[in-house]
Amino acid sequence: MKRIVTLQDISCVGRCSLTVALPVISAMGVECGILPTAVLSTHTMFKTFTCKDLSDQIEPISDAWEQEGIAFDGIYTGYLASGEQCGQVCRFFDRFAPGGEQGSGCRIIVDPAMADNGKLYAAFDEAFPAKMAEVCARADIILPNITEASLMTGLPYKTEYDETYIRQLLEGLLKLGCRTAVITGVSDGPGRLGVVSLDQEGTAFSYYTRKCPQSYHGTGDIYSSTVAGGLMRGMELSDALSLAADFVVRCIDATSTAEDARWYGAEFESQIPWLCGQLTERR
Ligand code: PXL
Repeated sequence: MKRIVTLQDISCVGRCSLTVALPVISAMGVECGILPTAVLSTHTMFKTFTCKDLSDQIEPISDAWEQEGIAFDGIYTGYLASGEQCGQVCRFFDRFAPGGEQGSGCRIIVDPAMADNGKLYAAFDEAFPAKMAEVCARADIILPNITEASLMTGLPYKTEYDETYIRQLLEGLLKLGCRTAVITGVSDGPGRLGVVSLDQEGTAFSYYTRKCPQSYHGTGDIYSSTVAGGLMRGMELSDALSLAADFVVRCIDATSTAEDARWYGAEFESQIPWLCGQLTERR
């Protein structure tokens, strides 16, 4: 069984980050280690929340793992607590995945979870995207949304755009140094939403589904976790990207029809059996 380690916060309530990554990746039949970067009462879209930064734990945990000879087939990072922590995560890559997939064979997957709808999340200042761009520079695959892509490339954020704009974002992201750039939440026409990707060799891919009228917090985390799980299982990137898109649509549909729907996160739990079924069907 492949083993991945995911570095992101644990928001105790709110269906995002580790409370999504761990169940989704485990359900996909991949061993999932965690390195919590912070503990929050909820994610930062709630009015009131607590946050305990765990930056001081990254190095001792890494030391202990190294002493125990623990190694990973993949590293997947999400929400990070501070610019300083971005530097620590880069050092973690140096220790456990030098050179990424092509060097050590350990694939680095980075979701630069820091912004959406044109705005940085509450906890970050304007200097943060440049720090996150350094994390992305080391990655094999990055998965920003349009807001995050624009913040890291310096291109303007647009809600109305054409293919050229998306291509410029992809090329700007590749210039950071990652091997493959994926942009999520891209529309190619009314009522359609999907993902596009481009790698350093010029291979492009896109996949669209219908656009759900509702949007829920944490769907980016469901998306990236599913891609990470799929890649660890040996799926082609294109298959992992499409499976994750279909899964997120199902989670959103399930949330919007639930009688006790919550505003703060998407109902992925009820869709896990479907996801597991797809793993044998799409092999
Ligand atoms: O879903 C991304 C995310 C993860 N973790 C925390 C967040 C957010 C988005 O707001 O606040 C703590």
